[in-house]
Amino acid sequence: MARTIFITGASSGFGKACAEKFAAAGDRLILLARRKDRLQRLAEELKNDHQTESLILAADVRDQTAVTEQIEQLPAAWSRIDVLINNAGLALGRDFFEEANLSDWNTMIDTNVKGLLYVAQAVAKKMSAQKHGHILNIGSIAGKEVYEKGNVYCATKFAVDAISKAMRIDLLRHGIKVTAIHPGAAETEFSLVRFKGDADTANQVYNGFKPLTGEDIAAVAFYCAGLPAHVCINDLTLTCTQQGSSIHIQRD
Ligand code: NDP
Ligand code: 8X3
Repeated sequence: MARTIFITGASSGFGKACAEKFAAAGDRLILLARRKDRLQRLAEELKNDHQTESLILAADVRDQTAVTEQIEQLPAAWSRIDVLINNAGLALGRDFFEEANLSDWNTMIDTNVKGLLYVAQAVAKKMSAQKHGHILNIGSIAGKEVYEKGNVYCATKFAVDAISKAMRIDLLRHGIKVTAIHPGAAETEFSLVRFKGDADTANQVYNGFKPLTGEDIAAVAFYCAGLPAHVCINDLTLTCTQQGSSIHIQRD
């Protein structure tokens, strides 16, 4: 039977690739992001390619009321969520601590920590009631090792690591699985967003090595979500072969 997969940040990168991967396997999708036009185009493509049913939620995860209400008020046919891929997030800026922009810090904390929590709690309430579900939080290698000028982005991803551990413990009594996936450098729109539209600087991030792709992360998420009911991958870090830590990359 088709599972219902709720993906945040589905308009680009990892989230979009996850939508394509799960749709190809016959699952149905709840797609959340701010850019509604992109979600609509994706939903149409998946309908044409795989006959996928999708429900679109155009929302900003920072908006606590909107997120909570939209999830609480899901139509009955979409209310039983099997898997949440809690992925929406961003880095903004790459600056020394004392020079960084406070507004960038606020946006990252509000999105990567508070937004992730709002979605997770609203979905966890439903999963607790149904005594079934799997939450996959997308952290980062930046949540395992801090790097120069990574300061608050790293802190938000350390928070995702801690929140995932805490959720796993608190949700045990409801039989809900919690998996944290921590990717290394992956080429998506991530760097373009981080460097505020400066494509030259964004492209330099991936110079001289073959980074991960959205499809790589989708394959891992799909694997984690397909394991038997008694098996849960708690924590998983993946990098491309040319990356050995958040600062060690073997460039050609
Ligand atoms: P992209 O920029 O390609 O995608 C980010 C997605 O998040 C978009 O769909 C965007 O949608 C959504 N998003 C951002 N802010 C909000 C918001 N306030 N409300 C709702 N949706 C939002 O980047 P990635 O796919 O690479 O990133 C996905 C996740 O993976 C992030 O959490 C990132 O930190 C993490 N990550 C990325 C790595 C990389 O190297 N690329 C490595 C490790 C982790 P929209 O703008 O339409 O709202
Ligand atoms: C994204 C990976 O190394 O740019 O989370 O922080 S990194």
